Amino acid sequence: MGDYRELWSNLGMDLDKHDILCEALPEAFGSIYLTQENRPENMNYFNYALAEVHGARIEEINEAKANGKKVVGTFCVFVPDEVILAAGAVGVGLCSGSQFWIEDGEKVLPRNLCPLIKAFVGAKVSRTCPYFQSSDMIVGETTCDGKKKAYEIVEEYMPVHVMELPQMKREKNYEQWKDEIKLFISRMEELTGNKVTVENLKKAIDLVNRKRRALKRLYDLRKNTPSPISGLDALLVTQVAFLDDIERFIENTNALCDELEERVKNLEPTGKKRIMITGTPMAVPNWKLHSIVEGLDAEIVVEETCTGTRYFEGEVSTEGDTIDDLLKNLADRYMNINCACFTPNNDRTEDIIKYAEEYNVDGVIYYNLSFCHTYAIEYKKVENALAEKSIPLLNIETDYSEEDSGQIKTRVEAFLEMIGSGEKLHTVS
Ligand code: BJ8
Repeated sequence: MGDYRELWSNLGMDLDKHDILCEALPEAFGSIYLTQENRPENMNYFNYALAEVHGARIEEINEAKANGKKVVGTFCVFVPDEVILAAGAVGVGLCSGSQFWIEDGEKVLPRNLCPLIKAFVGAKVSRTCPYFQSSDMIVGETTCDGKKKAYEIVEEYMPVHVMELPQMKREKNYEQWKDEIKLFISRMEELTGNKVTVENLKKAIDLVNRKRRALKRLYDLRKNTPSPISGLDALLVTQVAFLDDIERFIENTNALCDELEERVKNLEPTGKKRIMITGTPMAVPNWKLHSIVEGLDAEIVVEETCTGTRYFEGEVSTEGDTIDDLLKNLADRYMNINCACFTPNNDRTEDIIKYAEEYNVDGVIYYNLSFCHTYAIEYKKVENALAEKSIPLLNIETDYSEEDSGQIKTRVEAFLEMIGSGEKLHTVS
């Protein structure tokens, strides 16, 4: 990474503290990613994107700002990127996947809270995230209680717009979400001074759909046995998707898929167990579970998470001639995301079963960030449904620290052995 100290200083960052983060990241990335064998050539772009995540991309975003663009940070896949783009702004999905920010988060939040929330608040409070520092506004949502209340704290530091997400999926809730998107459009127009029109909204819908399609193409390739790409690499691609320039991301993901299509012609069986991860998101640089699982005799072939299928499944229709038509299309697509903050949320269980078949998985690991109650409670339903289908399941609840890595490794090892032995025990909690 080049020298960006002047840029970071202009963003009001705590440079000394940020140096500590910058030192740790390349080391972790090197030992987890660069030690993998036989990686696709086209992963070089994503290596670069990660290496420059606090550098070149921040420079690019700030150049856009200098040219009058606004930058908007988001934390949840319910916030429609299409609206941000149609208003001529730059959208960034904020990281919040590092243990580094937990200590500062705990200065203003209770300790017994999900690490993702503590990390994003800590990143803001400590002024060590250049995306946060570059953002003109943060868009929150009323998904879980922790996030909902944490936005009140972030609001003490910068402008925040919170979207009220309904918690059920009745017809009136679709209407409510449509109204929320409408309010979000007004707020974006106010922020940017640009009008959201049918034309620019359709263009934005089309662009985000193309990004979804590129990710879907990558995931479809992972259905091959063995997968032509590691779970770690696929996770990195998705993590980069939240921060990168969209056109460039699509181009590089499609180039990677072209290469993987060639690879699948000559795949040799590896005998590795095929694993699905389901549960809470893994924001960059959270590679903990993937590195443990793929350090053993297994490959992760699909993530039913918001840094996985929930991010790209389902496109937004461009049918219609009015903003109201497009609002309905947006509401329809986004309300179909099966997050555990909804009740009931049976469609998520159905998705997991469907993916288990489509990706031909040998077992599922339920990944729960500590203190995430909605996903923790939903475990039981998933457990029952998978037991009915005789699909092995392992429950892992963890945070961002490395303290339990050894214990998780032992449990995953035992799980893989159990799958291998064909034992009748289907769930391990
Ligand atoms: S759509 S999963 S990104 S809310 S912050 S709910 S882990 S306690 S991130 Fe999420 Fe949107 Fe749902 Fe996806 Fe639990 Fe933590 Fe809350 Fe979390």
